[in-house]
Amino acid sequence: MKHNSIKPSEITPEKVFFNRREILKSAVAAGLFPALATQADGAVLPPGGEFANLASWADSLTDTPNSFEEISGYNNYYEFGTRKEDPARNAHTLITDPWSVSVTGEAGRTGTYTLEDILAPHTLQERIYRLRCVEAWSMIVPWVGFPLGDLLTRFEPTSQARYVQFFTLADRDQMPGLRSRVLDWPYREGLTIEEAMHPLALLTVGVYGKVLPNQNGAPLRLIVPWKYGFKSIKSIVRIHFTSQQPRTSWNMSAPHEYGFYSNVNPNVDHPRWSQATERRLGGGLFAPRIPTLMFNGYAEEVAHLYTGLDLVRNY
Ligand SMILES: Nc1nc2c(c(=O)[nH]1)N[C@H]1C(S)=C(S)[C@@H](COP(=O)(O)O)O[C@H]1N2
Ligand SMILES: [Mo]
Repeated sequence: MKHNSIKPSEITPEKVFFNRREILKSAVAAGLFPALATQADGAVLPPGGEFANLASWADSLTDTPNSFEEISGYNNYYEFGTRKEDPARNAHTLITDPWSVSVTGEAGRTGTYTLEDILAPHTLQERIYRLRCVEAWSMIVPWVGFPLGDLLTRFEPTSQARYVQFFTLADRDQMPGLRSRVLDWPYREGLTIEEAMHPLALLTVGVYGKVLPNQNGAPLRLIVPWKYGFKSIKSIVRIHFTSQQPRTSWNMSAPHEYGFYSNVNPNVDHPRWSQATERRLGGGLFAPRIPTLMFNGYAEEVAHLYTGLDLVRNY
């Protein structure tokens, strides 16, 4: 079939954009989406891209954050390629508006919600967190977001909801990396319900006071600062409450290397490299390695979640 010289990748984005926007608009108008928010006095994604009046968070790190260029130029987002510079180059094809999130499983208020509805009642904060990638580099990032637990509670999880699973969008028209089988798409992640309800777990919509760049997981991504970076799933389209420990992408791909918990732990090495130290991004290749901290420095806040759990077996 060679009679069409226009590559699908050149024509689909506008079409998909049009269709998704129209479908979502008419579905909202027809009342097909359950309304979740009672009042819309809180968070919105600002059309100009800059958040106004962000609350600062008392427990933010005092370390100097990495630059915006470092944070948005050196990424892992395999849906847009496996090299660190691929997402910044390729993620412009991701359509983040309109956006909706489906909620399924063990909850009283399942359904599909618009991003606006998801955000409306929440107050956004700037929180400066340390992010530690399993590949042993780290950076300091001023995220903009709100506690994940505040959202999950609104869905009224049942007593069977012992875990929460998250899924990233998987659309071949928008995500060139899906042509590779490097992972089994969609990208998915999971937490225990106690982890998900922990006030440090942040649903994130921005960085440096601006709306998230696509390569950082726009429009809505998770940040779990005491776990390796791959738990912080990007561009979330589905939240699933379940009684069973959910499957997670890196565990499915290499179970001996990546467990369900994936807590940052300098005492438990990756089978192919040490996790005892890390290199801070931006310091140059010859920057001294610095010690990795238990739970990425958040032990005081989160260690109690793992009392009695063997952290060597439950890596
Ligand atoms: N959907 C999706 N989410 C993802 C990834 C990915 O490839 N796909 N990579 C993970 C990894 S390995 C890391 S270290 C962080 C990187 O986040 P950043 O690019 O915002 O620094 O995103 C995580 N979330
Ligand atoms: Mo990572």
